[in-house]
Amino acid sequence: ARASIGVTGLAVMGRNLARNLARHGHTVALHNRTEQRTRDLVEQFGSEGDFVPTYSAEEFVRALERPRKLVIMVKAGAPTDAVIDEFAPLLEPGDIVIDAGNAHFADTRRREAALRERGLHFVGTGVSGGEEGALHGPSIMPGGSAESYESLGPLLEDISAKVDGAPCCTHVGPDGAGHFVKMVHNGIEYSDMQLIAESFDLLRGALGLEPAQIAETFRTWNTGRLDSYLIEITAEVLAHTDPHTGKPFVDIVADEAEQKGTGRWTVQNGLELGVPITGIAEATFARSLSGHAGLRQAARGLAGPDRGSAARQGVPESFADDVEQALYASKVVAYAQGFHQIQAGSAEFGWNIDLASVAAIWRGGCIIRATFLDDIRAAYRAEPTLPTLLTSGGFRKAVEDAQDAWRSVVATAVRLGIPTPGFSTALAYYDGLRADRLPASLIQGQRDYFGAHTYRRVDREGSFHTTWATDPRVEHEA
Ligand code: NBP
Repeated sequence: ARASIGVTGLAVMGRNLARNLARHGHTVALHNRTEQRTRDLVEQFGSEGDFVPTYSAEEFVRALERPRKLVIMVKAGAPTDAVIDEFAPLLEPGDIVIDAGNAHFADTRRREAALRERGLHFVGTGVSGGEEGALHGPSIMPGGSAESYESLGPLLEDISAKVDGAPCCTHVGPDGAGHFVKMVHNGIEYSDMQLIAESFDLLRGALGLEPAQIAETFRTWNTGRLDSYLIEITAEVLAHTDPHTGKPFVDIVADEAEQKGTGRWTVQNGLELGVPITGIAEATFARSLSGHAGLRQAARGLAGPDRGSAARQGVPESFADDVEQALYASKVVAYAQGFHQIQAGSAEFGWNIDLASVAAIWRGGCIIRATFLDDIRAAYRAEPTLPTLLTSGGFRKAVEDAQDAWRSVVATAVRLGIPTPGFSTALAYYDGLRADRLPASLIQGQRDYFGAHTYRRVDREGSFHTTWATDPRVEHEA
């Protein structure tokens, strides 16, 4: 045995993680169901470091130093269970099985509990950054036992992205905490992408700008507080011209957004935990709406407001700047909601997740990396139990300053009939949170009326029911 770690599952992600480990001087055992992938890796990249190719589960396990560290990077779901079932019987107590695929955190909890019974550590870890990230330094979100992190952590930190010298990898929390945080990361990613797409749609629909001009706007924004990977690639995509037709690339791509399902998981979990992650939900549904081609075709002739030059004259001159402010404020809301979900998940499952550390490891390597995350980290470091990002000093002030522009942008969108579910729900969430009174009192009245569900009063302790049908003057304490 001479490999300090092994990777099984050598498709794009596994191959690049293995190369990343080897490039950092670690001896990496390789294994893949189809042998050819293993051979290809050694043939193409063998010179990058010290690889130990193996062609059976037994040989793979034998190649690993103890405690064995075995990274599984296969298709999430049944393939992961199949691989665990294949390897677990060959392992010994103290060995560490790492699932670096995109597992649902509930599966990770189940697998962790099962392997713990056999004395094995199971570490479900989120890995973000796509194939480039896997090779050059991803953001890594490991769960599992603190004990396993002692020996595994240094390896993962070694290959993770670095920001100001700090690794974008931390022990997130026990069992499924890592995959949970990765799930919310992806949900925020959906939200962020939707808000950026709405900004583009607004600049085009209200100002009549061309994609190449909007690319310039995004480039400018990327030098300020919105500086982020997603804004950067947005500018590149918008500036791209289709080589076949000479048209803007965004105009020749079918406008039906696809999804692999992590946004849906995030929303489902938000519903289960009762956390209003409305931005992520709207972003997920916006993709669904775009994908209903037949439905959209049938509805295409429905009436909308005038969007002609007269209507556009009402668009304020500051509109592009207003959109920047609306985007910023909505983004703060998206992250506030995502961090609320992590807080709630952490409380529900007893994970004790440190939110400042989560913000810190998202600063580099991952798809939502942004300078903005530095401010989030600082906010949670200063106040670990902050109820919401929106009330932390810097964000409170920035959103207050942006709110007039934010409202104006949403109003313009409504007036011109440009759909902005992301901006609109973010603003509604902000107004909902800060309201003195919500009409939820009326809903309580309705519930008590039709279902005797009772209500609480603002002026007295207890639960009450009004006898609506017989005599509304009578109120009983329930
Ligand atoms: P895929 O998700 O396409 O999976 C392909 C790998 O799974 C191959 O090595 C394949 O082996 C193996 N595999 C399958 Br499929 N069924 C198996 C089984 N029953 N037993 C053993 N091996 C099996 O690979 P990927 O795109 O590299 O992604 C790997 C993981 O990383 C996924 O969970 C993915 O969600 C996650 N992820 C991907 C990205 C990304 O940007 N692609 C980013 C972050 C996370 P074979 O060669 O024998 O067919």
